[in-house]
Amino acid sequence: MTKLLCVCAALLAAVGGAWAQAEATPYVSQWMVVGPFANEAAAGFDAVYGPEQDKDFRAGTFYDGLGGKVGWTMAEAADGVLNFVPLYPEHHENVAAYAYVRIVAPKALECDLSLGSDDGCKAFLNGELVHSNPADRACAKDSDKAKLALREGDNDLLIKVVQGGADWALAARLTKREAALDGVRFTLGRLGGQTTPMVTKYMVIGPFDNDGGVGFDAEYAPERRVDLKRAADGLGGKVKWQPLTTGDNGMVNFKAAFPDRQENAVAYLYLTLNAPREVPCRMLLGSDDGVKVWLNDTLVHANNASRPCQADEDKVPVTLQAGENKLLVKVTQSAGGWEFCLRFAQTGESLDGVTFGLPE
Ligand SMILES: [Ca+2]
Ligand SMILES: [Ca+2]
Repeated sequence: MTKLLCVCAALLAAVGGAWAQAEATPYVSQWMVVGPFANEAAAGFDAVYGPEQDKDFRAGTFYDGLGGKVGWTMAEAADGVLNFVPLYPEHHENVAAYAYVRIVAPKALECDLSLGSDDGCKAFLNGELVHSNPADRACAKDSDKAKLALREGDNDLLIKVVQGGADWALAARLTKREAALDGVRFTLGRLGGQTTPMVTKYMVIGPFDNDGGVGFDAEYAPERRVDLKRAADGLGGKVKWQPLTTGDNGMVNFKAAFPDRQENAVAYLYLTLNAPREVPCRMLLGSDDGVKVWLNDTLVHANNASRPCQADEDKVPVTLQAGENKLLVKVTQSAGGWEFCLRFAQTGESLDGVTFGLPE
């Protein structure tokens, strides 16, 4: 009988997924962070800085920090550990910073916030202090546990991490109390959730040669200088820049653009972006196959991949300059599909007012 029950449970787990009974979430891998704030004589632990008074955590919010106004930026936690030191190279001793993540819960439930910090930390859930540990220590994952009562839907988790000297880090995840954590997920909320629509209008030129994969490194004419009026030497003769409009999904289909050359080829895309001010953000792209991207004549991304095109697969930090920005993309093709798609995601600063266009 016991054996039969086990088989049934295993079947349910395999079929339903909802029966998985997750014991813990992954470690938070993306945070919004803001700092530095002062922590001279360890006064930062009890000082109430702007983020602790914030009620809605919106992009474009700035606070009084050490040496002036400070704003939110996105930071990745490699292997689950958020390292503050490289974020604030000028101020990484006797300082404090805040990390934010939104917890989205499928229903109200209680769990534990399981965290490690270097040095001390305070945690706030939906504005309420839920944990306080003024430790002077190295960051060990899961060294502290604090009970969280999550409400259904959005929950704002804010963690202050104070720093004396040397390392400065945070690692956090949720672990189970009574209810399993299935369906609980992390987002960047209003601080990092904004993305532009997919780009749907480009100029395109091609095809160029990619026999034997030579095209990824070959410097064809558009890489030397973009001149939309000038023809270039392509495969089978002169090729010209032409407008290209995608469907609503933003997927560039090069095979439709170049019906005479479906394999072993290279094409370039060009567009302009206008930004109302300097905007740090992330470029999200998918490509089939390899891709190189130049922003304002500087190579910002190169991935000699052989893959199908998946939206947002490559995530590249870039900074748009105020005014016009020029974006040149090279996409290589060996065989099979030949596609590309592109959009941009916020990393703190709002993307309001960022527009795509084509040069006059
Ligand atoms: Ca430290
Ligand atoms: Ca391909």
